[in-house]
Amino acid sequence: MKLFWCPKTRAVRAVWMLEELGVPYERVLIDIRDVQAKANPAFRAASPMGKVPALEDGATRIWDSGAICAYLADQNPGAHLAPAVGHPDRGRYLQWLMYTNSVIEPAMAEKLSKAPVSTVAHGWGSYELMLDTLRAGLAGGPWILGERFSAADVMLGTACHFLRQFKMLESDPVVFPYVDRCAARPAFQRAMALEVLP
Ligand SMILES: N[C@@H](CCC(=O)N[C@@H](CS)C(=O)NCC(=O)O)C(=O)O
Repeated sequence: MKLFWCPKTRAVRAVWMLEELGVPYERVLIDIRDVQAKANPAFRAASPMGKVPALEDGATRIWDSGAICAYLADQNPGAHLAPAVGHPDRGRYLQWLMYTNSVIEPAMAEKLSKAPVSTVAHGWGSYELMLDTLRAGLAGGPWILGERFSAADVMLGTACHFLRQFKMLESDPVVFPYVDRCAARPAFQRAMALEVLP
C-alpha cells in the first residue's frame, strides 16, 4: 500500500490513521510546491486533482483524506476504528467522519477568506454554527462516539488541531482538551514526527 504524502498538509490524517492501524505502508513524498513532482504519473493516477493525501492499494485509488480514513477503517475491521455496518453507532460515525471535509473545512475557508456568510444557503452553515455543533458533539467525550475512538476522531482531531494551529480559536474549553487527548495518542505522535521533509 502506497501513500502519496507531503509534510504539513492534510496528508497527516492518512499517516495518523495508518499509524493507528499499525499496517505496513510506503510513504511516497510528493512536494506539492514542486510542479514537476506533482506531474509524477503514478501520483496523478492515484490523485487526478494532484492533491495529497492519495492512497494506492492494489487497484484501489483514493484521493480524499476522509475517504481514505473510511476505507482503511473498513478494510481493517479488527482494529475497531469504525462501527460495523448495522451497529447502532454506524450512522453517527458516518455523520462525524464526513463533518470535517463537508462542514469544518468550508467554514474555515469562509472565515479565512472573509467570504459572505449565508447560513441557510451554504451547506456548512457558518463558522459559528460549525463550531457550536462540533462543541455539542464533543461534549459527551472523550471521543466523538463517547468512549470509543474511531476514524472520525482522526478526521475531527486533525481539523481541531489545525483550528488551534492556525489560531482560529483563542482558547476553547471543549476543542482544546480534545486536541490534547488526540495529541496524547502514540500514533498521533508518530504521525507528527513524520511532518518533516526527509
Ligand atoms: N479534500 C481533500 C483536500 C486535499 C488537499 O487540498 N490537499 C492539499 C494540501 S493540504 C494539496 O494537495 N494541495 C496541492 C494542490 O492543490 O496543488 C482531502 O481532504 O484530502
